[in-house]
Amino acid sequence: MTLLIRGGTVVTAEHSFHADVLCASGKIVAIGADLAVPSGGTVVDAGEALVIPGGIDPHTHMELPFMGTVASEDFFTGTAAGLAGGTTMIIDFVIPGPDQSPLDAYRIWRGRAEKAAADYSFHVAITSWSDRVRDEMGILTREHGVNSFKHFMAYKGAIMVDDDVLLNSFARALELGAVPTVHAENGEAVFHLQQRLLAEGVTGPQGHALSRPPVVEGEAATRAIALAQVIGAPVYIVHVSTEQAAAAIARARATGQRVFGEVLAQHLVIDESVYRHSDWGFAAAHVMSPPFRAKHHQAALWAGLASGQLQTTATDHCCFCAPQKAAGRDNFTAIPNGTGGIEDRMSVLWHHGVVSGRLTPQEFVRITSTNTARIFNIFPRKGAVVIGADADLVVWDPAARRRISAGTHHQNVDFNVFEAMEVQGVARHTIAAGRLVWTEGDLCAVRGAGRYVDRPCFSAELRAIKIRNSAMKAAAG
Ligand code: URQ
Ligand code: ZN
Ligand code: ZN
Repeated sequence: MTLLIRGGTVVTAEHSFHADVLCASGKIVAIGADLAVPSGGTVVDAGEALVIPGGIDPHTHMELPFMGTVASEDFFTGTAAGLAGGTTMIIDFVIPGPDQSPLDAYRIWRGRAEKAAADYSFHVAITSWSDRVRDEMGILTREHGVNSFKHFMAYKGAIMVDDDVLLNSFARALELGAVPTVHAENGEAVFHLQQRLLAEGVTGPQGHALSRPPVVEGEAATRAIALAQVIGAPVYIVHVSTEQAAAAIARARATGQRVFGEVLAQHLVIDESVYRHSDWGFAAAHVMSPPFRAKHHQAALWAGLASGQLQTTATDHCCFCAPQKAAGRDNFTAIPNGTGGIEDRMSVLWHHGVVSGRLTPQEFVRITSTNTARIFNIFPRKGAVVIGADADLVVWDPAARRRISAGTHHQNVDFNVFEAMEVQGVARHTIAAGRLVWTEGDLCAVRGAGRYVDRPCFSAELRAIKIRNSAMKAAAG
């Protein structure tokens, strides 16, 4: 299958240039001016549009069993919706249940993801510690292409881990050359505030936000960074939502510590007023952790992205429909936590980031694709427009506009947190593994076409660099 994208302007994390892009057998095979039209191949005329690397969403939870229910979006519908919005790969999460080993859980999640329409990979959560967990982290890195391990500092009584587990797991990740990632909220403080609010008769969705004030994230982010420093490991903080956590990351990075921060598209444009909405269902639909914040936190997140102190954007796509959210009708702690966004992340970031002047097109590519590929060691296979890379590309129309709505989105959920938002910047064509899967509003996602993406650990790379350096020293005499 050959496909030629003709006449576009290629935009990468570094620069922009006018060129055709030729794809064959799922890879980019030529980039240049006036490339010959392949006989029998498909031609996509880009016209005035841009050609960018397919978006990578490093934080999704398709069909996650959570809080007594299962997320409504599955691996097929969720990745298909992503393709419609310009996202061609996800990194989802394996989250072992109580007494379930990481390796057993990984195998179950691999089975679930076989229906995916786009490429996928997994962060594996460490929810307990034992010799078996330690050993299986090694197996997962050596035999299954896992190079990142997740830790929840929240969700007491469920998947929350304490400092002891964090220290052991961070040390093991460092030994393996893998990246520890954290959900940074102090779960003990959340639990304490939940009990106090319920005792005071606060049962509505606003209780969710009141039980997770910014300091709860700031403390946990600071602690995770400190523990990573104790171990000498890198650390990646997911869904940074507060100026406190953003500042903690910036302080650590200024000292040279290897800390990364991820921002959700939702937290950049939605604020805490949603929890004061008169309609219970509307407020409950916005219950996610960390919660939406006061507007001034959004400025800190945009500043972090523009300055490079925060590196990636994601959606934490974890969908629950109204009947599922209603489980918490009388008790906000029972409202399943999660919102969606995979289909709209790229347009929301282009509109509020590039059109608003906060970000350049190159920075947009950096935070929607390339930085994630680099941090999780799949660059330049992913996140790049270079010969040999996977042919995951988006013909991006920077001027087209659309109105976001649950009534028209492809996501399998009955609510859209960006409802009625008019955005500029739209995926006109999406090419995944060299196939045209989204074109001018027609979605041709194929169930099961997605591939599991191995992500090699860094230790091998670092070891290779050390060997090369010592060989060069020896040769220099
Ligand atoms: O905490 C997470 O990232 C998962 C459980 C999704 N839910 C959420 O509210 N973010
Ligand atoms: Zn989380
Ligand atoms: Zn999550």
